[in-house]
Amino acid sequence: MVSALRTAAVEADRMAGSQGMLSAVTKGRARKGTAISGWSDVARSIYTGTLMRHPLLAALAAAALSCSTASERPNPARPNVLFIAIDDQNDWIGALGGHPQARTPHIDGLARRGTLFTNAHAQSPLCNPSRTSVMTSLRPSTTGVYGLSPWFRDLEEWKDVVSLPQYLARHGYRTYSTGKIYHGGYGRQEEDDEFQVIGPPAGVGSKPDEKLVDTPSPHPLMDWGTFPHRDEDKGDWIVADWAVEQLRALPEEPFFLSVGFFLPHVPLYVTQKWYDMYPEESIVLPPMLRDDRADTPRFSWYLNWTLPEPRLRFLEEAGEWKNIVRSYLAATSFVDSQVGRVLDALGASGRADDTIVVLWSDHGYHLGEKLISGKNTLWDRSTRVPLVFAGPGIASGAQCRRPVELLDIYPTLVELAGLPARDGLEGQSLVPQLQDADTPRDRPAITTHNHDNHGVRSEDWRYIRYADGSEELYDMRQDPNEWHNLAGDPGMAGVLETHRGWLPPSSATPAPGSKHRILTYEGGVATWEDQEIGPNEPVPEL
Ligand SMILES: [Ca+2]
Ligand SMILES: [Ca+2]
Repeated sequence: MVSALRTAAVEADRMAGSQGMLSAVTKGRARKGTAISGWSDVARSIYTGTLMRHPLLAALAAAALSCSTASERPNPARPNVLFIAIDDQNDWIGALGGHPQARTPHIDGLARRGTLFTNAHAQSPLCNPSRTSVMTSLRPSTTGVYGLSPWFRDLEEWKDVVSLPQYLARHGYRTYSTGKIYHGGYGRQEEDDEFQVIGPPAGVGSKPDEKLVDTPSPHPLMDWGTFPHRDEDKGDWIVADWAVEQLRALPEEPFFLSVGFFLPHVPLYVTQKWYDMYPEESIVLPPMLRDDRADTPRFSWYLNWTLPEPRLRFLEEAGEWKNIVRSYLAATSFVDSQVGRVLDALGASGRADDTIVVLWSDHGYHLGEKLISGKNTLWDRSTRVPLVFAGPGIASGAQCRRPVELLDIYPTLVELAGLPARDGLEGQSLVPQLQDADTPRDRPAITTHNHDNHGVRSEDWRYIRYADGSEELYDMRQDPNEWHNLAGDPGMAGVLETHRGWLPPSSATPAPGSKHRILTYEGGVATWEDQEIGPNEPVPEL
């Protein structure tokens, strides 16, 4: 009977359109790039309207859902996966200690329930290349995807690569996606065939009538602060809403539910409630060394030569430094609350015991450190990210300090799901560390930004080599802020040699169609966004 009820519930869910009408609605919207405000109302009316037209199904579904507790459900052959991505979230997470004031009780709770990686790094400090790497377990230096374009499916060499959700789908998983998993609208079209069920896209939601901050770049996203609006009208709320709805009507087969939150990506708009959690007078600014860039190579500036993200000088002169820090912290706490809503729904679904939760961010973010704001650097501030696994087979309350990479997520989930190992993945399974956090690893974490610029993060050191051969080296035990570049110290020759040995053996040139934040270096000439950088050209100030 339970099985029949469950079938009825699943059927009701399907008739309600979680595969058909619902995804068609959202895909249509995503294609047109229209605003998504009010999306959840549309979804809800489709859902409830369908159920009301089928009272028997509605009753059966309700009965099935009300008795579907963990103890009554047979253990599925494979664990489910709840895959939570956060955008531009650095290590300002309570459990990671990146900022002393960060309040993230839900992510901290997840970390207590599972294993927190305290030395996890993105493979690129930029959305599209980082996410491409996570979902394919291939390095940017392998694919040549370095900028916000291209979409890797448009590349002859990579168009048929089997992504993580595709691999899970081939093994019987039902795959869902909402919000920002791939960059922009990538992977959200029906013909992309990345996910089976697609929910609302990432979005800012409510916006003020005018920008709140007059930044040097008029870019509309480059903004932060509070204005009168409701949490319920924010894009991330709508994304969480949809995820919660899916968790209330789960399929019979194991699921892969990917939920991508947009904040704390700019614009850092928050409602008063979250803004008030961090009073301006109490804000602790990030640690700063005024002449920090005196010992970083000139080439380090080329990685973010001119961008909409303002330099520290603007933030200070405009009196906006504390405000952007405050807004970032507030946006982080808001996103944490949305993570909490989804985790609560997982708990209420009765499936938490057979669901692996993995939470990650695509890269970090500077808020004044090294005299800049934004990403696109090879220091910890840009590369270090939260990474948490929790669920069956994973040690709880554990912290792993080994250097690990986001592209390890794919082979880790394959192993945890008990699926055949895949050839051709560049990541390494983290299952040994998820069982015993002290298990050593035999390699560091590598981050690449544009062609031939690499950061290597071992347990104790940060090494960077730029395309022109210039280098940086930091002792992360003594100098966690990466202030004192030791690359020129003769005593460091051995450490340098070891770290040079970890650089990728070959480095793909930018893939066809590469654009947006592309830097090249050929014949001694650096070119940023198709403009040559003069060897003596002053570093752009703002
Ligand atoms: Ca990002
Ligand atoms: Ca320095």
